[in-house]
Amino acid sequence: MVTTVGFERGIMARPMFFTKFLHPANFDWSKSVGGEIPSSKVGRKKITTEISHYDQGISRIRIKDGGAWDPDRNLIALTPPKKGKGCVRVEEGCISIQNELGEVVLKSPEEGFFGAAEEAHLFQFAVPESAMYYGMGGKWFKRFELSGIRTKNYNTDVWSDFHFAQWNEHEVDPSYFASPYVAVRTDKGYVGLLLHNPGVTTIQTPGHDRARVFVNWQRTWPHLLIGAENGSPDLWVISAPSLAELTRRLQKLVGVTPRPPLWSLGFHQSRWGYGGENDLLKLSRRFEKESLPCSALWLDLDYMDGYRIFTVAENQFPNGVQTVTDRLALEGRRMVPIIDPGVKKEVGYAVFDDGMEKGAFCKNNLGKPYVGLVWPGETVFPDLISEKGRNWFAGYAKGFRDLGFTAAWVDMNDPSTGPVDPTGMLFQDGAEPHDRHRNQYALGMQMATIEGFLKSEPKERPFLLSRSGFVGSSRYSAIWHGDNVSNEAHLQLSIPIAIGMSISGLPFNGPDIGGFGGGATNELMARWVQANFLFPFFRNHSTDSSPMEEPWRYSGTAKRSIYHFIRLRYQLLPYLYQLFIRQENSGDPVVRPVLYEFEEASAYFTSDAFMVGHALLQAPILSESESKRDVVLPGSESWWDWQRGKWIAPGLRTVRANLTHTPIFQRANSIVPMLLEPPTKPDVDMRSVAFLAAIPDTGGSMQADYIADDGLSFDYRSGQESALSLQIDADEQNVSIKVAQTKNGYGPLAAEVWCTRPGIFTVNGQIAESEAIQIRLAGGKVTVYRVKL
Ligand code: NBV
Repeated sequence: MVTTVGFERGIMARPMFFTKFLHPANFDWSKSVGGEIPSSKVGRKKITTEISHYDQGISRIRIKDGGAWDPDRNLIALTPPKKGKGCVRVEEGCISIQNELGEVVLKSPEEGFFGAAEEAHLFQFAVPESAMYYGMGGKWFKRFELSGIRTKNYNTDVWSDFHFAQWNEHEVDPSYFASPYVAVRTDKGYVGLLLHNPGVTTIQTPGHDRARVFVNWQRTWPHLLIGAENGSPDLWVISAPSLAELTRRLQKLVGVTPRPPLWSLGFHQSRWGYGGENDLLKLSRRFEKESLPCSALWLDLDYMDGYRIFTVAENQFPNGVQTVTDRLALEGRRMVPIIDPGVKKEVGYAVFDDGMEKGAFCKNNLGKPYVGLVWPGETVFPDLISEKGRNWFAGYAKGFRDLGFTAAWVDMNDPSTGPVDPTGMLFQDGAEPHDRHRNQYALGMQMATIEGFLKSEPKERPFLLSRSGFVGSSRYSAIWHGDNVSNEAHLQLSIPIAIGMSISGLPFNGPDIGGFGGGATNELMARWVQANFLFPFFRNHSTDSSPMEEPWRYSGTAKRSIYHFIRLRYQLLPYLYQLFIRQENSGDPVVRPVLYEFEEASAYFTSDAFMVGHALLQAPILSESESKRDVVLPGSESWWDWQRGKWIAPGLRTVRANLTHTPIFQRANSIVPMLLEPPTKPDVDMRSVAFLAAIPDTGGSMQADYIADDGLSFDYRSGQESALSLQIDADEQNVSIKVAQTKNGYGPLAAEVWCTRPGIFTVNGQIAESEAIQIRLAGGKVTVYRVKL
């Protein structure tokens, strides 16, 4: 039986302010926990606390009150490791979170650890003054460290629900994605708190709320708060010694991103306005002519017949979808169409009629289909929260894949209902209130689409891009940052969003390159491409009313730079692909905060630089008119400058980069696999590879494992991949390279090593020739010493 709280059938959920927050003073607090499975009184509720413990410092706290909060509404279950020691302890009625040494990292304050007010609940933790806060998914707060924040998770179509003046330049919250997760850094280690609740959730961190500076008393609550306006209190707690270890544990818990198809890591060209065959074939020819690789061309709303989802306008595809798919495939490209959830309310439109007959749509409180106003006018919404609705949608997704569309872009799944109040949209045949599920509506859409795609083509790794999502979306979809704007503020915002998502369990993400709204100048587009060209997802997209923004629309040095960095991304696909493989195996994200790799004070607040994997640090120029900036090169070892091919000592440095250059640094003793040449076409063969080894002049040791497969099927899971392992040990003179192909399932691998310095080289004990060659990485040409293996 479904139990609802404070809500009876036939009564609309109470309207909520989505920019106002729960305040602890309005809550009753449980003063003591007492015992491993304790019970206590919170206000009028008799609650019990259930704590389960798992390996790897993970515990789960569930609060029950005999019915009201009981239903777990989550569409997916998390995947903890086996039962173990956990990290949560109850002592003297107090909850504490401990590190591996048994030291207390966080604990509940005297005022109580759990508070309730009707259906709302809050968990509360006392935090040291020096604590720092990270994560929270893709928040639009413009900074990596998030103290003094009040944030809500209520998936929001930012452009539709806030005024332009706000999202154009200022902080805006809530945004598209719900991630009720915060990582807390203290001197005793890290703690991650994840509230697994698809309802309306909030996180509030101690500090000064900068969004409300007009009143100077606006400090946030002195304790850390994580809670929800409704839904079940289900808090996962992870304790870990480092941000990296914390993130790995979180990623495994919520689900890793399966190895994506290689083409999805290439460059994507999109535009609201590309309609069908003509546009795409023309674009494809142009990319060919420009010798510019591009792996996917995207279709926005106009390919449909009058915005009716799962239809195709005949004039856009006079020769059928499959013909275009096949033509593009000849040039190594994919086509990715948009799918909105909204179904035009129109008798005679087969998808609508069928959904009505099958009862697949969300209802309103009158028991009729809920109606919103989106692109096609009056629109109904598939109930993607119910299994029935998802199965129905999956059937259409399968048909769509059968038609020849080999990937999909699921948009507007916040869900956006235009000017109509969404809270009237009910789920499960009208039995479940909107806000209890809103944040997992997009997740339901991702699940259904992937199911349909896999039914149609079980042998191919599917690719999906989604705007909204929730905990666990990582299992199904890449996520883009939503509708941004062509200005420096949004260019800068791309970094905290990307690294914030990365450490919140959403590794496959990226923004609209160049900005969705407005027009990017030469300089802005060049700087944007440089800043994001190694982001996990790399797509140029713009709105219909903005100037055209394909790479050839730019000129002079900006254009040269854009072309170079797109090609350089392709050259670095072997590295990016390894990072995705590692992500699937270990949970390490592709782009990472500097703090992920370097636990030092200089990295606590770094929002304008990031790591790509373990080896590369990027500190892009984020302004149209600048050509220099400051960056702290962390750690104790020198960094190899990809612009100039020189070593730079760690510490605060001012680095220069004119419009054709961008500051990138390679870590000492690291190896970056790349293609031998910058490709001009999208299809790349990962079996020939060069390993760029940053070998300090004084010597060092480094190791790499490299994997290649067909980049498309699941065959790698049954052994059809090749692997190579490389070990380099150097002193001041000698460089010993040991190489072995350790797996052969995808054929022989051809490799060379490009060393950053000369030496006397041996390969597997035999003296080897070396040759100085010049390559172009992040700027001018640099010299490396090539050793063939
Ligand atoms: O389908 C049109 C757009 C799309 O281009 C964009 O990327 C989405 O985020 N869509 C939103 C709907 C309208 C936006 C104003």
